[in-house]
Amino acid sequence: FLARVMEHPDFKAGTVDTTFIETESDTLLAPYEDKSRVLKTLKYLSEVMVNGTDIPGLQGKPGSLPAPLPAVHGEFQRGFKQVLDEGGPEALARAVRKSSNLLLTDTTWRDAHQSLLMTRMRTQDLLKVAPLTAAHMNNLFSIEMWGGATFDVALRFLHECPWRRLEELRAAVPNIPFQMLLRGANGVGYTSYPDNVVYEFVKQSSEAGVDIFRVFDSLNFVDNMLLGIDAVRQTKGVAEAAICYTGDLSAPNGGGKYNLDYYLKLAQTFVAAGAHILAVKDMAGLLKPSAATTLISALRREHPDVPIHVHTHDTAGTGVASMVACYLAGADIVDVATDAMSGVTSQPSMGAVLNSLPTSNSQFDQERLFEINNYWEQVRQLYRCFDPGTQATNTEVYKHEIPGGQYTNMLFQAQSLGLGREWGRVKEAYAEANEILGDVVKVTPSSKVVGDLAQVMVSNKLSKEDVLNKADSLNLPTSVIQFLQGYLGTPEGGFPEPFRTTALKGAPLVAGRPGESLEPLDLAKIKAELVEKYGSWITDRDVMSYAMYPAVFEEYAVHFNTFGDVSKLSSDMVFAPVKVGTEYVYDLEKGRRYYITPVAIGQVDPKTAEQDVFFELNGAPKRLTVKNKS
Ligand code: 3PY
Ligand code: ZN
Repeated sequence: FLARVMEHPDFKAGTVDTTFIETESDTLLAPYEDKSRVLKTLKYLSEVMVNGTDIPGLQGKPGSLPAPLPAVHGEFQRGFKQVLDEGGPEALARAVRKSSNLLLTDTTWRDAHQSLLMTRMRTQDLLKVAPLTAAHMNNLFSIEMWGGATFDVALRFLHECPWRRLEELRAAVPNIPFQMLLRGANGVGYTSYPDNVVYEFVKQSSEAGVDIFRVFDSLNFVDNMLLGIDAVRQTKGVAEAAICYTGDLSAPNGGGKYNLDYYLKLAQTFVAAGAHILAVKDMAGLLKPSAATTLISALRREHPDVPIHVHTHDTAGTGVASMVACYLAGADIVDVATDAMSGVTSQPSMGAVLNSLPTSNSQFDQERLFEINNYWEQVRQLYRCFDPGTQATNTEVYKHEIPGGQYTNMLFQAQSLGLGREWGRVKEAYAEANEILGDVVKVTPSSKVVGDLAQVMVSNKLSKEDVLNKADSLNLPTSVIQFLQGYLGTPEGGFPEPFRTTALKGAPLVAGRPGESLEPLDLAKIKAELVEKYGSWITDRDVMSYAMYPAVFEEYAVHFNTFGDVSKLSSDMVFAPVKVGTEYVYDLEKGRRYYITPVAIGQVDPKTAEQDVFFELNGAPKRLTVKNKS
């Protein structure tokens, strides 16, 4: 039948009316609900075939899908998740302090791809390796797998629901604690949110599967931190309070305003506020081994019972040395990434850290780590189209201090704006922008403020002096103005004057903790409105997505209603148009497998700009019509 259709001259010309094909194949698709979901998927695939992928940032060709992984049988071994579930955060803290091994957090599922591949990792590719990870890495302290930029990018660019990612991974990994990065009062966004949003967000995250909340504030602003720690303490989760590290503690001036005393005071405040774990968050990879020794041994001395967890980036190439120094100085846990997703702007390599410890560490079976890493090596190839090209370590980071998670994004942004050849100047301008803003802690969202100012300086060929001298006549980015108004809190040492007053031109100031003066959001009312607009699938968690990113969530909701849950498609079907004549496997759900073969693509109708796309779905023909947007 299909062969006859395909031989028909009208079919070849793309003008044949084949609506009857859809009718004829209806009976082949059951149940009804599946049918509508699969049709939405076909609609998505045809859209990509005609108009290209709708995931921004793709440069060049993606690699092939990794080879399938072996199935995992039997029960998973116990892990720290069970310690936490049975005894709560205090029992977890005690178990960590008692451990003779250096414990590890694997960041591969969050920071590693945020820092190497512009946060584009799809849920599918995480889910595939989840059972093997749970089976062989059960001694991990945690997997960092949520928060930071992943929330925003999943919704905005991958058209995936971040909550479903969390729920699905949780179901697949019952024995290793899940860790998220929470930007304190800024939730997983770029600005302060009303307090009720932060509390509800943390509650929902805990219920959906987050165990450990690494809370930080982008200015180390204590009032914001206290709010974040309190929000976590209202749940069964672990409050890991992070001190953001900046500057250079090992410099002759002892780090200037970011000196040992500064960090110790913060630690004292966070522990007094009920932090279960203290983290040092070295978001740019500035913590040199000697500084690590100074800082960690002082923290260890002052807080003998509190677990110390260190996070760094390997941008300069000193990550492994620094993590070993942290361990020797008394740190309990360090962050690493699987070898294939480590190094440069990402975390130091798990294998390298394990092999650099003075005593052998037998928490993991090396062969199994290689097997898992082999998968990631292939995934790295698949995602090469999202790698803007951070190929080597560079100690210049000690000068510009760009966080690892921001580096790839800024590089890509510079390339997209045609400033690729001026990347050197962009990095220099970043350092100058930091000085203009008063030498601030730089991590999301304060790092965005510095990055935005740097971009403006490069695009408009402005020197540091130009910005300082002409602050009142320049069109400064909104993020810079809001920072100067106090919307992110107060930086250490106060705001830069006279720059602040000149740049603000009388704009109102926000005193104290910004969230305090924000009106609470009426979450019930928002939910009712979203249900009315998008349908009964809207949950309380979707309301939280909306609260963080209203416009992005609404775009996601329209995409979901039009194309269904695209996270269920394998990455080769999303990054590039599916190929005519190739059969694709599509697992709508466990046990609901469909076979999709694109059969042909018609000509563009010059009058309507429409194009027909023909598929075989489980052997039955299907035709879809798509508007060609070119
Ligand atoms: C984030 O907030 O996304 C970060 O990774 C900060 O380091
Ligand atoms: Zn990081």
